[in-house]
Order: sequence, then structure tokens, then C-alpha cells
Amino acid sequence: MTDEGSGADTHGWPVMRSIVRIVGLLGVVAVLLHGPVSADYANREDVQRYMDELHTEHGFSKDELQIIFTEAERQQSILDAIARPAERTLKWFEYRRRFMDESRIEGGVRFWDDNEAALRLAEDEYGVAPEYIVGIIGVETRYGRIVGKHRVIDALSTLAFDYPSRSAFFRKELTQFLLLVREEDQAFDALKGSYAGAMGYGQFIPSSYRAYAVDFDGDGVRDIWNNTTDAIGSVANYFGEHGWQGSGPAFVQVYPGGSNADEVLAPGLELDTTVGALKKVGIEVRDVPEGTAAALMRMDLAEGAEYWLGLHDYYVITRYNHSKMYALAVHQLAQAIKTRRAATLASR
Ligand SMILES: [Ca+2]
Repeated sequence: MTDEGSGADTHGWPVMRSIVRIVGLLGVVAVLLHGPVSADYANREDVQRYMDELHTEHGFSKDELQIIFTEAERQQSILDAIARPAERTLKWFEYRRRFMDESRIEGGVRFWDDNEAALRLAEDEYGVAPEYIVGIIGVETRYGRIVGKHRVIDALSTLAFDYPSRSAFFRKELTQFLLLVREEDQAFDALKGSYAGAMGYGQFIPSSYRAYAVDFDGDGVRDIWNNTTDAIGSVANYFGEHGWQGSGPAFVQVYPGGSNADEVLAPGLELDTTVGALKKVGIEVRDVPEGTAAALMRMDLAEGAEYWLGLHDYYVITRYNHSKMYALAVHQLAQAIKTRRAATLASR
């Protein structure tokens, strides 16, 4: 997946060098004006040990790391945000409402129109239907309109060093980010993203960027921040690499009839049963072969509930974000955009 071994060299890093000079200069000015600049992370012992690891394992110079972690800032708003992810506190009907609004459906039709050639190429190359690529980008960022306002270096440093329950994960992502910055010749203090360090149209975390982002317009740069063609190719490649089939529906709605559906719900995200087994206990499933692997899920409405069956490509969507509600929201938005676009084209 990622290429951990490739970073142990100290090849040219011109952008970094110029930043080192500029930041150094600003530091002197700041000291003259305001006294010592804040250097919390660079001075912390645990961060210094991490910097030593980066130096040894990936060949970053100690001076560069000193500057990066003097510049990195702890952000309380990031710690507040990660403490309450939407999927854990909202019921389905509330969660769905956030994504299935009129402007997001219409925005999807426009994004599809504006990027029709790239979407068609992505479908040819990776087998992923346009509506799912548009659906992902719509749910993640409203087609690039809300890509996150945190500096990635702040987000990942805050979570790596001040969020103990997931610090191992975010330290890895922080390392991936610094490798990305070096490989892609980016400025470490310029890239922005979500509070969790996810970037660009499709909100790729750094390890996903390094493993799955593609240069889909062939200009030599994998630009998921500003280039919709690269963003589309990268989402499609991510799904392709995670086994997208595109041969059947991702979800079908099913009906419990007189069965005790709540007793056979999938405990996790995996496809833990088959259509045949669910039919045997009385669940009504239409038009899906009995041997098909499936996960049964209940989605709570304001009153009552719906039951949905997740099939193969549902599981692939959860590789993007480990949440059943997320996957169903992407699916429903994708279908709504596809239906709306067909109606719009018919009326033109
Ligand atoms: Ca490109």
C-alpha cells in the first residue's frame, strides 16, 4: 500500500529550504517584536523523540524538523471536533438530511456536467459509475466547496501529540504527510484540510494520497486540491483498488415482513450472511440471487425504521469511511443525482 522504504534519502528540498530561510527570518523579527515565538511542540520531549525517528528512518534534517514543529500549532477546536463525529450521535433520518438536500443534488448534476469527460474516462479505466464518484465528492466536500480550513500540519500534530487514544494512527499520518510534502514538492505550512487532516475534493488522508491519488490529466502532478480531473481519477482508483465491481446494486431495501429482522442485523461492516439465509428467516428480498453475500442493517427514521441490505460495493464504500450510514448516504445521493440528471437531460 504505502512505500515506507523510499524516504530515507536527503535529496533536494528547495521549497523547504526557502521556507527554512523565511521562517528563520520571521522568527528573528517575531523575537524582536514580541519576545520568543511559541515553540511548544518542538520543545516537547515526546515530539523530539518522534523527530529523531523521522530523522533516522526517513532522512529529514533536524533543522527542518525543528522549524516544522516550531511552526505547528495545537488547535483546541480540532480536539473538540474529533470528540463528536456525526455518525455516532445522529440517527439515520438526521444524518441523511445533512446530505440529501436539494442544493447537493443539483450541485452533483452540475459537477457531472462540468466533468463529464473525466468521469467517463474514470468509468472506463476503473469500472466505477460516475454517480458514485460524484456522490463521494458531494458528501465529502460539496464538490470542492468545503475542503477544510485547518492547516494539515496543525491538525495532524494536534491529534498525533495531544489526542492519546488515536495518537499512533495520527503519528503515522503525520509521517505520511511529511513524506508527501517532500515527494510532491509542496509547502508543509500551506496545505489545508479537515480537522483530521483529510485533503482536497475527496478528502484523502496523507496515506491514502500516497497510495491511491493519481495524475489523471497527465500534467505530472497529482493535484487533488485544485484539479477536478485528478480528484475524480483518484476517487475511482481508490474504489478500484478496494475491489469495486459495479455489476450489481450497492444496496437494496428489504422488508422484514413477520421476521425478527433485528435479530439478524450485521454486527459490523462485513457482509456476514447471504440473501438466501435472510430469506429463510422470513425477510423479503427482491431481485437479488440467493447466494449473494450481504449485510442487513436497520436505519432509524423519526418514527419506525427502514431495513437495507448492503451488498459487495456497499462494503467497498465503507473502505472510504467506516460507517454504514455514510455508505448509504453516498448511495442515495448518487442515485438521486443520477435520476435528476437523466430528467434534466430529457428536458433540455
Ligand atoms: Ca494532474
